[in-house]
Parts: sequence; C-alpha cells; structure tokens
Amino acid sequence: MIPSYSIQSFEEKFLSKQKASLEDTTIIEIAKQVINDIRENGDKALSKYVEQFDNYVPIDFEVSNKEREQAWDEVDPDTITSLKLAADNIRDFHKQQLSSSRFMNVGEEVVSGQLFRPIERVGIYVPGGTACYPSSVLMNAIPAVLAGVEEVIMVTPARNGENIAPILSVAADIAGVSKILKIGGIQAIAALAYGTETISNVDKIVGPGNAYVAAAKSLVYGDVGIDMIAGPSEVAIIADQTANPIYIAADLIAQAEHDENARAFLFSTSDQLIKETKMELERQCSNLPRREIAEKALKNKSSCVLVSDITQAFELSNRLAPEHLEVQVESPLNYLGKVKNAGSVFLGNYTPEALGDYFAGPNHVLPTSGTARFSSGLSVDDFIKKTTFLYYSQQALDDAAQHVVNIATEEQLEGHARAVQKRLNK
Ligand code: HSO
Ligand code: ZN
Repeated sequence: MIPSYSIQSFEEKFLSKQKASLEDTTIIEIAKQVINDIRENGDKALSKYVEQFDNYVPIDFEVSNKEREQAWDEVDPDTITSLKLAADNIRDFHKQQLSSSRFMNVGEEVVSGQLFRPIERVGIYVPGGTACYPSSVLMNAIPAVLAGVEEVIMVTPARNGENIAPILSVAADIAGVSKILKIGGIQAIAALAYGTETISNVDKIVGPGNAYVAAAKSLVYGDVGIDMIAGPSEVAIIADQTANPIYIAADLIAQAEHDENARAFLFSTSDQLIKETKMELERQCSNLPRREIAEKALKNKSSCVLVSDITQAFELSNRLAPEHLEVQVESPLNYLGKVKNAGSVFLGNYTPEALGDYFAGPNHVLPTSGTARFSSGLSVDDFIKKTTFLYYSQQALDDAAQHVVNIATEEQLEGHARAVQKRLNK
C-alpha cells in the first residue's frame, strides 16, 4: 500500500513544495466574525457560540473542583499510574532546560545581563473530539508550570453537553493546570486572547487544534503569543539491513493512524528490508482499529525510498526536516552528528516514536512540514521572556560617548547624540 519512490521522484513530490496549502478563506472569515463578536460582547457572545458550535448551554465555563475530584474516580487506576510516571519523566527532562537570570558583565563601571521571567498567564488548547490526548496536556502544561507561569488555563470543549473527558481533567491535575474551562473552538481562543467578564485574558496560547482553532490562533497572534501552527504529523525512518521490518512497519503505522494526512517515510539501504516492510504493513494493518485512516495516509502521503548509503538517507532526511526521525541502523548513536534538521530523533531498534509520544521525557509538540529547518519543539523556553539590563557609570559613558555620537550623527538622529552629550563630564 505504501508506494516506492526513486530519489528523484521523492525530491519532486516531497521536497520541492512543502508549504501547506493556503489558508481556507471561509474558515478565516468565520473566525474573524466570532472573535470580533466575543471581543465586543464578552460572555454573552461566548455562550452563544458554545451553544451553536458545541451544542450545549453552558451554565458555568469553569470546571469546578468537585468535577475535577470526581474525574479521578472515572479513570482506570493503572492509566493514572502510567500518566504520573510519564509526567515525572517529562518533568525531569524539561527541568534541565531551565536557566536563570545572569550577569554577563560585572565591573565597577559597567554591569549588564539578562533577566529570565516567566510569562504570567498561559492558555492551553486541548481538543476534545476523537483526538482526545491526555499526553498532550502533559506535554504542553508541564514545561509551562516548570517555567514558573503563574496561571496555566486549559480550555477544552465539553462532551455530551456537560463534562469534559475525565482523563483530560486528571492529566491537567497531574501537570499542575490551575484552571480548566469547558470551551473549545474559535470561541475558546477568542476568550483566552481578549478575556470576557468571567475569563481573564492570557499572554500566550499553546496547543494543537483543528483548522478553526489554527485560524483563530493566527488571527489573535500579536495581541497574544502563540506556539506553532502544526501541520499533519510525520515520521522519517532511516534503516539499514540490520533493522527489523516488523518494528519499522509498526512505527510507520503508528504515524499513519494519526490522520489521513499524516506522512510516513522509509529511507533504506536495503531493498529486501523495504520489500519485507511492505508485506508487514499489509499484515499489521489488517486488524488495526484505525485501518482506514492509516491505509489512506500510507497510500497517499507516504513512501519508501531505496538509498545508496546511510549518508544519502541523512541528506534526504535533512532536506525533509521531519517532525520525527527514527534511526534504525547498526550503532545508531554514531549518527547523531549527521542530523541537521529534525524535530526529535529516536535512536535504535528499541526506541519507537510512541515511547516519546507518551512517556520518555522529550516533548511531543514538534515542528512539522519542514519547519524543523528553523524552529524547535516545545520547551521551557517557550514560556520564558528574556529581558536584557544595562548599567553604565558616568565614567563609562564618557568613554563610550564619542562612538554613540558618531553613529547617531550618521543616522541623522541628533536627539540621540544629545542624550549622551548632555551627560558628559566637561
Ligand atoms: N505523535 C504526535 C503526538 C501524539 N501521539 C499524541 C499520540 N498522542 C505528535 O508528536
Ligand atoms: Zn503519535
């Protein structure tokens, strides 16, 4: 079901036009209208859209403490244990990303440095439909809490008109989310960005969502910060003859089952391995609950490419800049140096992407659609602002003055030159 491509046809199909299709203008128009209405009319407009789009009449937007407590009884205890362990691993990994304010120059005459300060209020969007992922709650909220964000507000639509999925509430508690609001879609993004009578606005919104949520996020950007606008999830696997086709097929499928547009690529030096992987894909898809979705993604969006050596595989992968890169070759750790562009790398036969998606520690919110060429996965840094500071003594200013004046004069900004000259020790 997964097609084979020559290097040339792979380049033509996947490396030449990676940019996601242009934004859907009708979605943008709807989003604009809903956002403006909520900006102007607050809770009244918000309630109207919750009723219209999510089919329920909200009494209170916030999930009460009682509801949050009850959710714990509704989730399988083994799942809770696993989520707690995953949270520990994610916390341990992200803790090491923390850095503190620093002095860069500490002299008698000059002091300078950087203040690191957390963003004060952050909103996390969590989809509540079929893609209801407690793992994403952990991945988005834990770095924010570690960074020192005062208030982490999660928004997610209620199901069946009443409650949010209990597992999302439990994950929110484990991650340290301060407040959960039962709202979703464009209306949730608008409420977070601009606030209403009952909801105070946030400084940044993160988290994945459907096309409406993505459109709304791009429209409120500037008034609030946003993370990335994620495209379909993708994996590239580099494999030599020592790799196991059963594992490779399983990982390609794990990617493909995300959605019909998910992309899964295999770059291999072994023709035999490609053949066996294809057979395995048929076998493993046959009893997969999300078979239809996975098969569509494999057939239409994915491919296998026979490469002459591992170096060529890395060249293709670096140009693709995949969200996830698996390296299933002999002595995989030796190849880290070849990685230039990738969201996250999984080394060896026993490190499937699924391990990282849920449990190991690195973040699963990663750059897609080739954006790993210039951006990184979610980390503590996404919730920190870095403010520089500077002190000069009168003597130090005297010493620097002429240089400032020279450059200011060149820029024809006499006011700048005078701001220094007025202070000179004549
Ligand atoms: N592979 C997705 C994350 C995820 N997988 C959530 C399962 N649940 C993007 O990294
Ligand atoms: Zn996944």
